[in-house]
Amino acid sequence: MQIIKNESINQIKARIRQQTSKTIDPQVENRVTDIIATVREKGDAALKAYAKSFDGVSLDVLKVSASQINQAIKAVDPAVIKALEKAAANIRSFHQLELQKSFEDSPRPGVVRGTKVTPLSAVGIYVPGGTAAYPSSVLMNTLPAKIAGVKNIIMVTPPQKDGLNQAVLAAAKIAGIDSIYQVGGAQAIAALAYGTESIPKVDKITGPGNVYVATAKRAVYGQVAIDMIAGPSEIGILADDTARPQDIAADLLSQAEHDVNARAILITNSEKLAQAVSKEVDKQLLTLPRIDIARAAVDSNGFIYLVDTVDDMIDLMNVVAPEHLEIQLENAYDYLAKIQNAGSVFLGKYASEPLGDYLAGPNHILPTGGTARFSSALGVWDFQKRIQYLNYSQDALRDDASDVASLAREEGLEGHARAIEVRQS
Ligand code: HSO
Ligand code: ZN
Repeated sequence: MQIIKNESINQIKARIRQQTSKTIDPQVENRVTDIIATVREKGDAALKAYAKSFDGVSLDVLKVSASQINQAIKAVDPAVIKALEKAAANIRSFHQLELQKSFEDSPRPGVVRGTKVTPLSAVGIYVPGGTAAYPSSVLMNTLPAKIAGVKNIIMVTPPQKDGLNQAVLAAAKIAGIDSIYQVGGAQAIAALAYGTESIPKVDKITGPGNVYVATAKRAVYGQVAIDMIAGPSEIGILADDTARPQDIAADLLSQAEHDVNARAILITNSEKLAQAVSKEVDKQLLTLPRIDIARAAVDSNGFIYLVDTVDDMIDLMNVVAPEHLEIQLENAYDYLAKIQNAGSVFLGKYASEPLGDYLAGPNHILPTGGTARFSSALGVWDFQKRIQYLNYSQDALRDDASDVASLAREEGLEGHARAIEVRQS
């Protein structure tokens, strides 16, 4: 891994900002616009045609049957089912704490103001195909929606020549998905946004996907809500010379193995640690099955920044705004207060990132690419919305009438003023 030293903090910040600036590919956009129009026009027939041409699978029905799902539960290793159930219980108990509550107040007699929290009615969850079909992500996407009270949760996933991932189907069952359809790519996003004969239209689409899925989500935003545009996985680690190089290297590689564009960053004040981690990454790579992916990620987006002080380390990491942040410093917990930008923080040397990916309970669907500056982990709040309400007595209206009327006339809106005044006569 490349070690960057003797650079000023401002130079490093400029470098980091440049690494995350976004670009859009107009060719992909055109293709996606075309796919969305075709799905809107031809519905299921278009989805089946795309399944044939893009995925190489002929489908009579798009919907996965209940017996297929039940069989999957039986086909999956019982140890995996047990672990999925444990993960589900932890994710549920954590996300339960996120439920927003309705509230109401009465600022003076005759006036009631409130906010009623309701779940979205229908949500679509996208699950990628191939080796990126993660049962853990099915739990992370679905359980917050369930806890919010969403009645209709639909999953879409691309058809696979050798059949759907059984563990994904099992996770869908454990999480309580209502129906699953074999459709992927931009066409799946179009189907969820506009509905087809067999796929119901939803209010919000969540879940990660490739560039076509991400571009389609952007394109249908406004017709439906979307969660976020998730980029490749990232890990940032803050460590000093009390940390073990083998732990740090392993954690960096745990995210690097996701994607050739994954980012793995260590910021330290210890030259000894920097050198040791760089060597250790090379060593551990050699026996990693996904060596090609992880090495490509580490070579292009793996950096060790060496700076003077812990304050500088934290300052820089707040600019990185990593999806996952590990703090492997003595008294890690004390630094939490200084973290301004990160998706999810792992405190201390035993809180290894994969605990959060799979089991502990916090969500693993997190802002990437520096977007942790303004957005947060997927949670129950993403599946709830709020309705405001107001109730006035006649006396209360009388008290406020002249003020409303003056503001309305100031804005040139006589009709507004009259609506208030008509009730005075
Ligand atoms: N680390 C990924 C989530 C994941 N890891 C799924 C393993 N499976 C999110 O950045
Ligand atoms: Zn992961």
